[in-house]
Amino acid sequence: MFHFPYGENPMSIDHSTRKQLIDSLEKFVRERLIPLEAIVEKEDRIPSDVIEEMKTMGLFGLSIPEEYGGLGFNMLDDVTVNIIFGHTTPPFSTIFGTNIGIGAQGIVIDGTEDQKKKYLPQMASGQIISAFALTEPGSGSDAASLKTTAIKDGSHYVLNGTKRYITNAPEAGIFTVMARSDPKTPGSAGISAFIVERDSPGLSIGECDVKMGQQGTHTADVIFDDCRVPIENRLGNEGQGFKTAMKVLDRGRLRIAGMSVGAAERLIEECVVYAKERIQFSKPLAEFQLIQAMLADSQAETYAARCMLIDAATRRDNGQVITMEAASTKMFASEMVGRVADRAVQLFGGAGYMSDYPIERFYRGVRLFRIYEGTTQIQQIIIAREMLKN
Ligand code: COS
Repeated sequence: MFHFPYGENPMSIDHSTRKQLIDSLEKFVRERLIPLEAIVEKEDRIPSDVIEEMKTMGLFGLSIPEEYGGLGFNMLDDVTVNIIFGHTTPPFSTIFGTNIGIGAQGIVIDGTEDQKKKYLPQMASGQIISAFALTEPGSGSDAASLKTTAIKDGSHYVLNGTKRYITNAPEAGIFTVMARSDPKTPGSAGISAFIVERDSPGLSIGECDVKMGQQGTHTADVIFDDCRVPIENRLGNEGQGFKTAMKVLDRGRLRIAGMSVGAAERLIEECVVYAKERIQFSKPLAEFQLIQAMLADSQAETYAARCMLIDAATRRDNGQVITMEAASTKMFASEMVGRVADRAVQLFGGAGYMSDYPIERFYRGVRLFRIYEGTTQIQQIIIAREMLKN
């Protein structure tokens, strides 16, 4: 079902441990998660026993360094897991994805030793779920125009403002929050990042948003009303918070690309099975060249995205700054899976529009990949800026 994409990776955990873990995750997705997809969609929640199993398997700490209780996966391992989990409905990977991705990476990248020791082990075990709070009602793509303030008052910062569409907010025990610590300085330079605990006085969570797809994942507003955060919870220096957020997103964007590749592979598998079974004009769909053309386009584009992903992840593991590669891969892979999902609906015909098959659920679910962690148009801007910079 899955294809292990590359040979031994010398920078990763040792090869046999990794292979064993990858094998067990593939089995877990295939045998445990895929059969639950329709229930998750209907009930808009992941069964709690599945979440507990994920904790036991170490999924909440995959990319958190080993000294803080995680498995220390590098980027290549991380995106491999994303491809595997991309084969099933996105909420399964999102529930642990913020802990190993945008929710935790600010602390991993720019946290102090004390912050790492205090928070990362709790995230790695799944004891707390983390979230990343950048977007606001008035600032989405233009993240540097955010208005939430963080004003120093003695030993604390006082936060005021609203964050919007925050993934895992209802479940989260901890938030990485970007806020304006210097309201006189507009743009990115006035922004700092903070670690904010869920039970901080003055923090509340809004109603869950009603979404087009990805039922089972919850997003909501996070509201700060004179919310006091200790100074020691500032991540990095004052005025550096925007850069922390951008570094986190460089990494996060590869994870979205991984989910896109996995979803495309699953859709292709579904299409191949259906095309062989479904008889029209007295022969299987698979024998029609116009159907074969759709399958071939989907396969070639998925392969291209997979190769980009492996290259970008390897570059990051080698210490390169991958801003352009991450944006390129996220843009290409998320657009690619949109086309693959559209062809899948077309190939399935009327059945592709019905909820009896997983196709329409994937079609809705993957639509978000082109939007969150930076729209396609933002990725284009990032790529062009990097090209023209020098
Ligand atoms: N890594 C490190 N630093 C980065 C960086 C990165 N990937 N990207 C930008 N920076 C730095 C810049 O170098 C600049 O530093 P200096 O002021 O020292 O020169 C600073 O951050 C500001 O960058 P820039 O001038 O490019 O900021 P802009 O306001 O023009 O915005 C974009 C840049 C559009 C790329 C940014 O706002 C963005 O990514 N928007 C999308 C936000 C997003 O993904 N939202 C989804 C929320 S999470 S689901």
